[in-house]
Amino acid sequence: MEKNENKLKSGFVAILGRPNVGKSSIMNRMVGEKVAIVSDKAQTTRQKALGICHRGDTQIVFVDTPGIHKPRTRLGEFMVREAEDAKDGVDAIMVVVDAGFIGKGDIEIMNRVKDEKCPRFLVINKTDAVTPEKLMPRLKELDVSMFDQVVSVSALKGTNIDLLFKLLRDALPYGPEYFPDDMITDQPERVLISEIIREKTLRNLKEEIPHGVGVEMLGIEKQSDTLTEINATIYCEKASHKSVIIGKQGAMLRKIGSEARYDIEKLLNTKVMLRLWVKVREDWRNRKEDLRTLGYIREE
Ligand SMILES: Nc1nc2c(ncn2[C@@H]2O[C@H](COP(=O)(O)OP(=O)(O)O)[C@@H](O)[C@H]2O)c(=O)[nH]1
Ligand SMILES: [Mg+2]
Repeated sequence: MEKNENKLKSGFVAILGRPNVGKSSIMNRMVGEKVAIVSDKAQTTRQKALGICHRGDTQIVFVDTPGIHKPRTRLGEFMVREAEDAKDGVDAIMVVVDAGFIGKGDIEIMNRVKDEKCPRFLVINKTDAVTPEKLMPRLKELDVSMFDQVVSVSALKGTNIDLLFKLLRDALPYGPEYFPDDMITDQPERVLISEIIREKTLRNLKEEIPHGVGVEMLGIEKQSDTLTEINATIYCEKASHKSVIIGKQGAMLRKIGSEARYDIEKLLNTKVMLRLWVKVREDWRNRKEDLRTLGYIREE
């Protein structure tokens, strides 16, 4: 082994927690760029995704996961399985909770990591949104004995993110450079693009509709060094949802499209021509074929 390699602290860290506690936001903060989409709707993250943080002599590979919840669809089952699988073989586990609402669901997840052998961190996020007077009594009631460290952070403000990094670094072994230092995620370009479109759709829509939204990429064509043409379909589950997504005279779809185009242009570094269609596929979240088309099945 090369001398340098000996000096690198590296490893995989799984990020687990209920939906919407800020798992993806913490990962983005750590990586320093937005590698995972974020929204205020539960179950924004549907698949395991890596976010790679390179800092000095350290490489931390975060495994972001869908929130652990009681699944009601086949898609939900896939998502929870993704989260459960993520903790196998990692070097450390972070359980993230929302400082404002620590409840039964969180305690269940905390108990699931009880018997894991690797270092475990309890990360209390969104501390910007709650006073210590409210948080402290709740924390006193919690059994945190399964954790090696308890850290409170704010992904939004960046509070204690450096401290969390340092504690994780200390807990990781010396190891190889798992990924080249310009690689910040394992997600291919087409997945990143479809996720951006889904994020803008989620952010512009109210509860209920977002859970039934899926994006299928039809094509990404580089027309020249400066122009990329992209075609994609947004799926939803009901005709009434379709008309909301399209909006009055297409206003909503135009808004989603222009917000997505802005982010995709930054990602690809070219101008983007984005064409979006909206289609209804009833109950696709329970249909194997549709789940496969949208990338929510892992072939063994
Ligand atoms: N106030 C506050 N909001 C946060 C913080 N971190 C995340 N959020 C918000 O919480 C919501 C869920 O975040 P996300 O990262 O998608 O959560 P995930 O489902 O656990 O991955 C989004 O609206 C975020 O902007 C934080 O530290 N403070
Ligand atoms: Mg997420």
